[in-house]
Order: sequence, then C-alpha cells, then structure tokens
Amino acid sequence: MKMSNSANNYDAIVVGGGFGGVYQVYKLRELGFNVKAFERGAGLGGVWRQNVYPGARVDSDVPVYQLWIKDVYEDFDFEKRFPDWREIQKYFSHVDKKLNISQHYDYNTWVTEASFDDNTGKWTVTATGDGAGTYTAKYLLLCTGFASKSYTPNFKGLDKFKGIMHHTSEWPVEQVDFKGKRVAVVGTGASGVQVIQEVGPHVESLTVYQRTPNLAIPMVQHDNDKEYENKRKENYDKVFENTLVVSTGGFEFGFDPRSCLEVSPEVREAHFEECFRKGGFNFWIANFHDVWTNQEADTLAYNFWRKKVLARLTRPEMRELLAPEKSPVTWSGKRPCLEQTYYEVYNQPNVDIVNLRKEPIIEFTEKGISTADHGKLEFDIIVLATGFDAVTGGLTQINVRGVKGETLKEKWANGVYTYLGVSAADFPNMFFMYGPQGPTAFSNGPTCAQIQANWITDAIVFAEKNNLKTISPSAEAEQKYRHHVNAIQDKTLVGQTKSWYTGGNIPGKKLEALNYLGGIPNYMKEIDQEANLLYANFIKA
Ligand code: N01
Repeated sequence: MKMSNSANNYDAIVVGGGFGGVYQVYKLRELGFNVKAFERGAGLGGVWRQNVYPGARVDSDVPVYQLWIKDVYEDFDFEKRFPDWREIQKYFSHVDKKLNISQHYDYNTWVTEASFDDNTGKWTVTATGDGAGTYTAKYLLLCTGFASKSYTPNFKGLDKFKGIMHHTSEWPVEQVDFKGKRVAVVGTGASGVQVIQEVGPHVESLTVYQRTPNLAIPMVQHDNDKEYENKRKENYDKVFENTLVVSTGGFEFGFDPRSCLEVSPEVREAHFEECFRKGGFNFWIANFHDVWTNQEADTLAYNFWRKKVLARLTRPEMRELLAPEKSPVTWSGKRPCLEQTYYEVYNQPNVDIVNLRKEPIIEFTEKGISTADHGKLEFDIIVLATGFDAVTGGLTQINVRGVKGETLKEKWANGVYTYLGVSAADFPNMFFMYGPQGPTAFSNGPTCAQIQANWITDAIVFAEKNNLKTISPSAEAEQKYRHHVNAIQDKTLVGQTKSWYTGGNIPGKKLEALNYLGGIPNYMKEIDQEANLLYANFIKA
C-alpha cells in the first residue's frame, strides 16, 4: 500500500523507538507503507535508554513484557523474571536484528514541531539533532510513551550543588561510582526505591528525602527456567491472547472476583499471603477486586502489608516513617514498587530518612541539601528520583498543531480530551498510544501499546481503502469519552491519592483521570466496537 516516496515525504511518521514505536513501524511496514521514524535516544528501547540508573528494572513479568511477534520471541531468552535495563537493551538489539527496524529510524533526533495542513491533508514535522530536517507525511503516530518527560521540582538553589547530581531518567550510561560516597536520594517512587536498594549496601552514608512512603511489595525475582519457557513459547500466542480476556492490566493474572470483606479472616489472610508469595504485581492486581474500590478493603490490605514490613525493620525509628499506622495512599492510587531488599537497607545504621512532610527542603547548597531539623547535610552524590510529567508530558512537550492552529498542550490546558485514548478532535490523521485516557498506567506497557497500534493500523487501512483524505474523531465523541473515563475512575479509590495517575504530582496540572480504568478486556470491546461500526464517531473527509 505504498503511497508516497519522494524525498522526506512519507506515508507515516512515527515518533519514538520504544515498544509502541517499534511495533507501529513494523505493522505499517508489513502492509507496505513507507514509514519514517525518529527516536531521541541512540538506539531502540525508549525509556530503557535513559532510565539506566542503578537497579532500574522492569516490574512486569516475562513473558508478557515483550513484543508478541513470534519471529522475535522464538529465539530470545530473558534471563530474569524481571529483567533489568541491560537485558532490555539487549532485547531491543535482538528486535532490531530480527525486524531490521533501524533502517527506518533517525536516532539522537528530537521531534520539536508538527503541524497539519488542511489543504494537502499532510503533517509537516520538524526534527533537530542527527536527523534534523523537515519531513511530511499523511499520518503522524506519536509513540512517546507515558514517561518521556522527566520532572524535577523547582527546588531553591538546585543549580548551586557542585557534586554529582542526576535525575534517574537522565542517568549517564557510563554510570556513577557510589562506593564509599555520601549519597542523598530525593523521592521514593519506583525509581527511588530501586536506587536505594541497589546502592544502599555500598555507600558511606545514605539520606533519603521522603515525602510519601512507598507501599513496596515483594518482587520475588528468579532466573527463568529456559527449558520451561521455551516449551511455553509454542503456546505464547494463546498466553498473550488470554491476557486480553482475563486481566485488567494485561498480565497473566487478574483480580480475585471475591470480596475482601465477605470472605472469612482466615481466607483473606491466606489470599494476601498467596499474593505476597507469588510476588510481582499479584498483591496489587490479583488481589480482591474491592481493594481498589472500598476503603475498608483497602485498609485490610494495608494492615497486612504493614505487618509484613514491620517484621523486617530492626530500628524502631524507621517503623512509622516507612509503614505508618495510617496508610498514606490507597492501593489503587499509586503504582507500588517491586522490591527485593529495600527494607533491609533501612536497618543499616548509616541510613537516615528526612521526612519532608515535617521538614521540607529549604534549599540545595553548594555542598548538599538543607532542611529545618537535619540542617545542612553534605553529599558527594544527589539522586533526583522525582518522577515524570507523566502520561501527557511526552505529547505536550512537542508543538503538535492541529487544524485550528492550536497545540495539544493548549487543547488540553483545561483537561485532556481524546477519543478512545488514541486520537483527538481537530488533529486529523494523528494517533497516539500508551498515553492519556488509554489503559496506560494500569496496564502492562507492551500490552497496551500493541493493542492500540493494531487498532490504529486498522484505522489507517480503513482510511486508505476508502480514499479518505482525513480521519479524526468528533468533538462530541471525545467529550463523551472523557466523561466515561472520569466516571470509571470515580468508582474507585484512585482519585483519593495524589500521584502521576491523575496529574497530582505536578504543581498546577489539572486533576483528572489520565488513564482508562475499565481494564483491558473492556477497553478491547470499546475500541473493537468503534472499528466494527466503521469508525462511526470519526469525521471522514
Ligand atoms: O516517579 P514517582 P518514579 N519534593 O512519581 C517525590 C515507572 N517506573 O520515577 O510520593 C519532594 O512515582 C514523590 O513524592 P510523593 C512506574 O510506572 C517503573 O519513581 O509525591 N519529593 C515520589 O516519592 C512508576 O510508577 C519502574 O509525595 C517529591 C517521587 O518523588 C513511574 O515510572 C522504575 C517532590 C516520584 O515518584 C514513576 O516512578 C521506575 C517534591 N517537590 C519507574 N516531587 C519499574 O520498576 C516529587 N517528589 C519498572
């Protein structure tokens, strides 16, 4: 289905070289489209090229955390149940070799602008870096992921610090030597927890600047059994298909349909234990379903978790800081981190926590960080593990202008409007994935990206077969969808916690449902229905 091939003019431009981008390029190329792609990193891998801090590791188990392409998975073996960034980078080299994807990409290239010309029905894209230039294409596919824009709070004096300081998601690939160093970590989300547990045993001192304790749950890491996994590969297609039917989050497991409140205390305890024993996200999304919707159930799960954590802490002063009597968040409101030896680090006498709720950071100094009670502490290394302008930031940081000349950032200034989490009114022939109002934060990443890329590919094929110049959702459709996405979230306890799920981690960002919480099976039904109705909610011209 090749449409165009003159210099710098393509059928489709793909932005991003992570799971979503690679899969989207592959799908369109299979159908004969002429595709150009850009990636800011030096190769494929998306966030796994920048998040190379000590301990950075996947939180979704093999085999679901990969491309569901037989040619690719049949001869790649992940060593660990939860691979680290090095293994993921190795995996992407394998993907590249098998699919010959790099030929489509310009690396070390940032897409800064994209604007739609109503007359030609094409996007003009401006890129800087190694692939600097202007490109045109009928379709613009933004595969920038949920975490491509890092967030650093505007701490006073941040640029004064003279030691080594990096944000976890902009970590130098040459690595930093922590041995015998005085280290501060600001932030205890998944990134902070992973750094702390990895470097904690090797440093001279570690000071953790914590605002909210993480409800970290056991990872239960292990080496994969190669023989077992290779046998399973014969049935991987069924395993993958099944995740779309059984699991809210696109994993091999789903919520327990029993109510946490209706089972006996013994049965409840046994199930909590079982989730802990299995590890991974079991305690989070294979738990009783009402842990996400009922405060009492949420508290019961918290009390079990707290008991487990307290049993591992030997220093009394750490107990209330790490596992307070009252839960600081809801289970559904924040993605828990998977830990291995996180709590043991706090048993070391050279580790301290500064509770930022009691004594906020006053300023960064040339030598360290200053707070009221702990005073001016001095460090060799400061790790900023302060997260991302998540879900929307990857898209709004590009000046994408639709037919009205408005950017996505301007369109979403008072709330995010999309249709089905893949398209936006007045932005014709533009699609995105693993972003706002998709299953994103509540899904295994590759699951979400691949089901959306499949749907987008079908929509493009439909447009081409019907000789459409443009296709874009109606404003009414996205208003209804926005209402729907927020109404689903309102049935849960998600909105009660401030986190990146709802924009609550960025000062001034509108609080709203940034993710579709209906679960993968329902999402599949909704997007399939739209396709079956021949894209009835889209304006076709
Ligand atoms: O970011 P976060 P993250 N002053 O936003 C604190 C994925 N991921 O990079 O909780 C002081 O979760 C903030 O405090 P609080 C994964 O999906 C996966 O850790 O807002 N502190 C919090 O502690 C994850 O959920 C892995 O009170 C401030 C921390 O910084 C997502 O990325 C590994 C502050 C930010 O935590 C984000 O994780 C890493 C301020 N002004 C990331 N502002 C895997 O395991 C923020 N904080 C696969």
